[in-house]
Amino acid sequence: MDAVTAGNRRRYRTIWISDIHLGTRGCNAAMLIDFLDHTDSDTLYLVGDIIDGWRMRKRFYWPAAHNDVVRRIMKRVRRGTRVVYIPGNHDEMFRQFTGLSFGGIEIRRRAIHETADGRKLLVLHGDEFDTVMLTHRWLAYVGDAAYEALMRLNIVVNRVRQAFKLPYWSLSKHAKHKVKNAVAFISRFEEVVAHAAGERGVDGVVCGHIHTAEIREIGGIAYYNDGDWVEGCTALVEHLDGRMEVLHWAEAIASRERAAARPVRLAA
Ligand SMILES: [Mn+2]
Repeated sequence: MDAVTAGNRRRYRTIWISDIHLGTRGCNAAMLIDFLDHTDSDTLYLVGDIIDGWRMRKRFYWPAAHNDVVRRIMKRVRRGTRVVYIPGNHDEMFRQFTGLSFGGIEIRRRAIHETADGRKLLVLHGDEFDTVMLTHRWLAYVGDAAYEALMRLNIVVNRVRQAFKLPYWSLSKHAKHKVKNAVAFISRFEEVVAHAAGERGVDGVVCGHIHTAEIREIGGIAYYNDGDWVEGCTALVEHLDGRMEVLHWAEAIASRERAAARPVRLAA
């Protein structure tokens, strides 16, 4: 983690975050607020499923912390960060505003990002490949009650862990990697997306949607997934020289707290 730090903030050229699912209990708003308070970038891409309109239609849930997330993003716009919002399937109601901009936030269906080292990356949410995917099992699972129950259990587990001063741990992420079908689904999704990007003549692709952060090369195409703020709490960043990295924010918080707990040595 050698990003240039200005004040308390790590400075990046670009940050990509997605699958925040504001308006649901699963959203890890506190962790995201911490992330937004400790980072900065020239450009911020919101890669879809920022607000969960599906779930909100069923049951309205909007705690103060979710407002704080929105407020921090608006504050970034005022400070001069270029913010591009690419709605996903859970916030598809914003897709009708494609091409418009609200409060300085540009709404796009997809975008082409040029990295500092001159590579062209296609940026999209990723649900556009759902129809191509032959195995819908994992997505069906994402939408159903079992997943919601798992998310709730995740919250309880982490409250207990917090009480014992243990770092955040994603139960659902752990469960997902144990399920063989989910693993097969994820790698097939990654291949389908990379292939589609290759056909468009770009060097790589950045997406979200499947809640699995990754940096991988597939058939000569760079595949990047920024993960989510429900399970993994991850962001994708581009360093000032074009190098890409996935930040695991729970780990970043843990190492910061370890550093703060270390006794300060005074020069003799
Ligand atoms: Mn999605």
